Amino acid sequence: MTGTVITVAPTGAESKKVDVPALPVTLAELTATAKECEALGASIVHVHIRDEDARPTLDQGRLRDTVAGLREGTGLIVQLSSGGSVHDPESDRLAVLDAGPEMASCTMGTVNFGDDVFLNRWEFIVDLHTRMQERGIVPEYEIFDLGQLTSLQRLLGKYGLPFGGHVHVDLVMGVPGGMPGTAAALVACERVIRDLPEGTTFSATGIGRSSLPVMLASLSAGGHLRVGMEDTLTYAKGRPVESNMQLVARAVGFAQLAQRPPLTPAQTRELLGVPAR
Ligand code: KMH
Ligand code: ZN
Repeated sequence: MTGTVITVAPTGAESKKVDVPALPVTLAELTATAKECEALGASIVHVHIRDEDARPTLDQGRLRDTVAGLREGTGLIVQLSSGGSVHDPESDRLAVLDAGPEMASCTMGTVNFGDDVFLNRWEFIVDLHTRMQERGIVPEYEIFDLGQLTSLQRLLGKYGLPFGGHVHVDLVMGVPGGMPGTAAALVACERVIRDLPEGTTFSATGIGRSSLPVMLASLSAGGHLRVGMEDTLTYAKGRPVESNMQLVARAVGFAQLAQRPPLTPAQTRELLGVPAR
């Protein structure tokens, strides 16, 4: 592995715009952020959208406009979140796939999520996986805990490889209720990932203060990186994150130090089996 896929997750569904004014919530803010992050070295954008009051939404019209706007304004691979917020019903989360993204997330199990529960039933996961196969959408399997990798093994064994034939997982570490954001936990995951189909790739993100340890561990274990204000709001002790660009720039710096420079969107497409534009 010679390069690094850098995914930016700029918005998420958890933070409020009033608390975090730098959070991109309108399509114009999201597109401007995505453009700047692409110029810095990001190749995928993981997208959650907001309504006119900056609340999380899975509105179909807005999702379609967002996919179109990001495609027009950037060369990034557009990955819609099918996770939404912990309050979104399964039907709305499945309908995210109707908005025509190139990639979408697919979380591999239920996890406590702070004081809430992020529900991902087996039948729902199977629905997401098989619909993505049918529609030519490349999944990113989101893993919040070790056993979810075993569920992924079961899913692939029963229902086959995803569209494009390549398996890519994203370790979301340090969620209160999920696995810890530590090098030891990342290495444990990496050992299980070795039992997935040959060539399986992984990226990792650490929530909050686990951001740096997870980033460094992932680079040294041959993994890729996800960064952004969905996951991290503090840059260093007492220093709030100023922008998504600040987080992407830091990730690019670490990737270059590790002699694994950022992959372009075209290179990332080739690696992950996402068709060329
Ligand atoms: N907002 C979280 C409850 C995803 O994007 O697929 C779920 C999440 C995962 O962010
Ligand atoms: Zn997300």
